[in-house]
Amino acid sequence: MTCPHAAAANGTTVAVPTGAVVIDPLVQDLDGETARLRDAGPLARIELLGVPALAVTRHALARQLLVDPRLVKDLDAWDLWRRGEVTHEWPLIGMIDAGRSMFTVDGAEHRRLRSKTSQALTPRRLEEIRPDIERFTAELLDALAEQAARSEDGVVDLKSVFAQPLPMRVVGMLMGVDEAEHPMLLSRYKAFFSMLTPQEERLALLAELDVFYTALVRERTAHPADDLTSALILADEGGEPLTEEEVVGNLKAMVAAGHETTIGLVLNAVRALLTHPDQLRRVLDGEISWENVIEETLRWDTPTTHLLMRFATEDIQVGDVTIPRGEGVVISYRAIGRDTEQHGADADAFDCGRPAPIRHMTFGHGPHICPGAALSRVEAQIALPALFARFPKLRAAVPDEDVTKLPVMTQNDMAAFPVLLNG
Ligand code: STR
Repeated sequence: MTCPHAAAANGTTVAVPTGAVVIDPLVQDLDGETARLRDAGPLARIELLGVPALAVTRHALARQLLVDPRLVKDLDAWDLWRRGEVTHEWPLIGMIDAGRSMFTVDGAEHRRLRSKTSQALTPRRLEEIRPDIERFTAELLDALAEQAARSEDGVVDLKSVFAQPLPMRVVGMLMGVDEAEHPMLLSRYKAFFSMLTPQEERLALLAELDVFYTALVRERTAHPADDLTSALILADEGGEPLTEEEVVGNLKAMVAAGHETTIGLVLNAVRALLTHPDQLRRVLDGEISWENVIEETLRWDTPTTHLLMRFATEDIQVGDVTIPRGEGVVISYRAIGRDTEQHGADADAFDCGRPAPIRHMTFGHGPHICPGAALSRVEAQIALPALFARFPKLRAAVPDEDVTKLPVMTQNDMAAFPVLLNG
């Protein structure tokens, strides 16, 4: 059957099988949707704005498929794309067609595209930038206090004043993106991810971002600086240098992934602790480690809800179902974090007192596993204890039901998180 939604959202009509879990672009019931996905089985049929795909909803299956070379990132392996049924009119195409980079390429070429970035983000290398992250955190804690003092009711938005600028400054420093550009980047990414943005506008802003990043890469080509963008431009000894397109692609992927996901990690951890005051007390008493808070937040309230997309280059047999050649496969990280087979019957409960290590898969698995995982952990390890040390009476300024999500399908994004700093 043809989904009526398809015509509206996509401009084309694609046949979506009946019974597919429809992913709500307005994110009105994320937990209900996650439960429906889980109930639909390890490989759930889903519909993304009129476009059918399969979603992996189990930890064990994701572990297997994320190392299967028959699933690739190459968009040309997607039947719906090759047949012209999915086009640039589809609002989610920018999540897949993001330029040549470590995010979109597999195999030996992927290793070539990724190696310098992963070397720059090892725990040892990250120790060098810890003092910078601590300084950004201290400055933003001051900004929180100032904003709260200026507002009549003492309410301040923890997202826009703290959780959002912190990772943007960190990734900006790493990649060499001037702080003056951060507001421009944040507002463009907000529009990019929002399903309320008309597609022509989204395509235009992506083109503008390309112009911006290309100019930055050309500037660093002429005048190398001490940042990862400059390092990506230079060839390794004897190695093939990355092309300008590849450097731009990696830079885009780093800035987008490096800020957007960590905002979610920090905010979701604060929210989980404030809604579980007994657990917060045990954390502040030193009974539960911040590390466990961070890992449990990553599992229970994943920054990435769905990761788009991989394509089957052959039929892939999975138990009693087949992923047909040419089909699109989404990794549904939120459902995977709530997998009872992996995390037990209480997988839907936030419990940072769970025995460590909490074996979640929120950073992915296999060759594309998040190269920024250690960086995001360092950021959260610095930001969370510092926030609660400075404002031990921190509390939410609105009832938890009133904390709203942005209309973003792939990311778990709060619109804002209003808090009171001093109880
Ligand atoms: C956004 C648009 C763009 O210019 C480049 C990329 C590539 C990396 C993507 C990013 C995207 C969207 C958010 C992603 C990120 C990699 C990790 C991050 C998918 C498409 C996650 O949410 C896990």
